[in-house]
Amino acid sequence: MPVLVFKSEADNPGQWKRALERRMPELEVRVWPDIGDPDEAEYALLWKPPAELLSALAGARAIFSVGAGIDHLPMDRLPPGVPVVRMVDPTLTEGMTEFVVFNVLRFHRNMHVYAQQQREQRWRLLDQVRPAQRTVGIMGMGVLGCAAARALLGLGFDVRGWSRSGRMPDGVQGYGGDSGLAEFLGVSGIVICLLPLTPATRHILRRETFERMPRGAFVINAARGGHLVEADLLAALDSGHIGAAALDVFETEPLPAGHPFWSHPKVFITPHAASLTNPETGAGQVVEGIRRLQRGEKLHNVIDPRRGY
Ligand code: NDP
Ligand code: OXD
Repeated sequence: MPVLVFKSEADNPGQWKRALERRMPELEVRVWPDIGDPDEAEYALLWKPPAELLSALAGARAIFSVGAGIDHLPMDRLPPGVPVVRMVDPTLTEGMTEFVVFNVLRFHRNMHVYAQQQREQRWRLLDQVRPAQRTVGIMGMGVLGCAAARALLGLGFDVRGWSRSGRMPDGVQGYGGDSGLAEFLGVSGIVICLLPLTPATRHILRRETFERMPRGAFVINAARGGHLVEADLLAALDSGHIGAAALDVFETEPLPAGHPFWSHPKVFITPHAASLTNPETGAGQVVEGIRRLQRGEKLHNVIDPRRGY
């Protein structure tokens, strides 16, 4: 009977165990720390595992990540030769698309200003800009960035994308690599971060980045707190160069009590809730991966530890 070790403090282990075993009755799911002999683990499904668990997985056939991001796995501690599969799941993608569209519309339609006006009992009409006149720039055009781009294109926005390769879906004007970043930022009135967190992208949302955006631009960070230099964003908001920000992720989570973001009138906070991995559909992706391995087929969504995503 193949054994899968599950470890995530952010998820309900019972729900995942049931969902996995229902799809694959011959799979035995053991929940950390009650995993018995770690040498028996052929598979692991992890979110923020302790180092001792990772080093015990040297003989595993695959490590699956509960999330799309794999920055919770220390790259230098991964057991050599064991493939790491990140979560790519239509439900996760759907949730992120909703989050992005919601926040783009919030800023595009001035809902953040109307909410403030309501608190002041103030009746004042603001200009209505057409979506075609609003340039939305997405940093990171992978699974989530491309899905968000398609939804925004469908609403009529002028969508631009920035990635390492510069490869884009139809209808999206692309910018590639470091050389394309300044031009991309210069035209983007709303910037959405959907990058993986790697040494190359850490602190990419910083003073120089904000300065390159048009005055009054909006920032949406749905990727990782490590992408953002929080003090630089606060300074850019206070100077008025950045109009407002929607932040889902933070350098320290939960966001500490008393942090200036909590009460900042131009900051909209969600508690790392942009999109949650659904145990039902997520378990389906993991079981599909296990079955591929068992059939001797190539695994999908395997990360490259040297690239970090
Ligand atoms: P993908 O791996 O599919 O896409 C990553 C994209 O980022 C690619 O387009 C890649 O470029 C680009 N990229 C990577 N490094 C660089 C770089 N140095 N410079 C420019 N572009 C770069 O990831 P997903 O779309 O699935 O997920 C993105 C991130 O979203 C996750 O890593 C995770 O951190 C975050 N996330 C957050 C959630 C939340 O609830 N807040 C939920 C789910 C995910 P190229 O195409 O050229 O390879
Ligand atoms: C993810 C996340 O990476 O939820 O999937 O942050």
